[in-house]
Parts: sequence; structure tokens; C-alpha cells
Amino acid sequence: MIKNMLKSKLLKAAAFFSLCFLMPAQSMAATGAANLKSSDFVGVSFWVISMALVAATAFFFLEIQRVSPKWKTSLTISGLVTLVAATHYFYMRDVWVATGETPTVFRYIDWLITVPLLMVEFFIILSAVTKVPAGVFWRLIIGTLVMLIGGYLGEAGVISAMLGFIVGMAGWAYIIFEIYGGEASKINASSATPAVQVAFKTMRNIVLIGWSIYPIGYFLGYLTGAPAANSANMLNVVYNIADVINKIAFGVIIWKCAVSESDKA
Ligand SMILES: *C/C=C(C)/C=C/C=C(C)/C=C/C1=C(C)CCCC1(C)C
Repeated sequence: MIKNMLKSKLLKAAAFFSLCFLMPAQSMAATGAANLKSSDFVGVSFWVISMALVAATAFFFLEIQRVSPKWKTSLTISGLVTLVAATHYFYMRDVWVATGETPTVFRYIDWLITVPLLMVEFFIILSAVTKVPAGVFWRLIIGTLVMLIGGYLGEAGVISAMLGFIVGMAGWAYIIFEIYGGEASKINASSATPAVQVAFKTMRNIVLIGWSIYPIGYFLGYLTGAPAANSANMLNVVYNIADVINKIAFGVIIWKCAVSESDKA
């Protein structure tokens, strides 16, 4: 009893602490706030989404205390994904509002941390109910790295935008193969509980459909031959919308699975 009370106090303290950590990052980036114009819909989208990410972080961390122990890690990771993204959004919106330029470096640093964390979630929700070989984990990580490094080199102009697109698509295709036809999908079909199977299938649909928004953004941003300013608007607003689905909605799916599995026990 006392132990449980202490535990929930600790969790609340952890959630509070992480929000305190977000505040300075936010005010540091607030220099751009003065310049936000109501006509700058891309800038407004950066603002709205950074706040939604903060709220999602608080939610996931506070809900940790509600689920059974083996589900806590999944919710922690969901909260870390939105925490890392929120922090990067403060900086990205500042770059955008102040300069009107695409914050490519911050975007890819964010992805480099959050996308592997999302891949880890597949591994963890399966591991919560069955034994999963480490090879599954490494293949998902390798696919992720190929996808992101290809995309970055293309966006930064180190290689041609087209070549970066092709390399990025190849990495993504490899991930899709692993979760639809590879070992991860077989483990899910043969040994996961019904709630995990539902979560796994919804999560992989997000990786197929939700993630497809990013290459569409890349295409509209670099490969249509449209004027640079229009392309930058499209690129950033499309990436921003994609992040709401793939970071917040993805976390909510895991939360739902964790809650229903915990209530059952
Ligand atoms: C939270 C951020 C997420 C889930 C970001 C995901 C990013 C992608 C799925 C990016 C994919 C790309 C391609 C498939 C090809 C073109 C280059 C990329 C990197 C935009």
C-alpha cells in the first residue's frame, strides 16, 4: 500500500520534471513567437503540433501508473517519442517562423531518435507476451537507418533528391517486408494475445499508410519542379501532419492495448 503510494508519487514527479524540462526549451525558442503571422499557416501548424506533443507527453507519462508492470515500458517509450519531438518542434518552428526555411537538420535529428524508438515498440509489445529473437530488432533498425540516411542526404543536397528518395524508399520497403511478411509478423500471428495482435496490425498499418505521408511530402517538396517557396510550404505542412498521426496516434494505440491488457489481468 505504502509502496504503491510512493511509486505513484515518483511517477508523478517524473512527469512533472519532464514538463519543467520542456519549459526552458520552449521559452528559448520563443524568440520566433513575436514574428508568427496569422497568414503563416505552416508556422501555425508548427505551433499547434508542438503543444499537442507536450500534452501527449504528459498523458502517456501519467498513464504509466495505470497499467500493469510489463506494459509500462511501452508507455514510457511513447512518452519519450512525443517528448523528443516536442522539443525539436520548438526549435523547428523557430527556424521556420524566423527565416521561412525548412528546418532539415532538426527534423532529421528528431527522426533519427524517434523513428528507432517507434520501431522498438513493435519489439516491446511482442516481447510483453512472447519471446522475440534480437534479429527482428536489428533488421527493423537497419531498415530505419537506410531510410533516414538516404532521405537526409537527398534533402541536404549531398546526393541528388531523386537518389535520396530511391534509397529512402528501399529502407522503408525493407521495414514493411519485415512486419508484413517477415519474422516479426509470424511471431505475432502464432504467439501474441488477441489485444497484441490487434495493436500489432494497427501499428503496421500506420507504418504502411501513415508513414507513406512522408515520401509524399518529400516528393512534393523536391521532385515536382515547383517554385522553391511553394515546395517548402508543402513539405513542412505535410511532414507536420504526418507527425500527428505517426507519433501521437501511434502512442494512443499502444496506450489502448496496454489498458485493455492490464484491465484483463
Ligand atoms: C516521427 C517521425 C516519423 C515516424 C518519421 C518517419 C519518416 C519516414 C517514414 C520517412 C520516409 C522517407 C522515404 C520513405 C523516402 C524519402 C525520404 C524519407 C526519409 C522522407
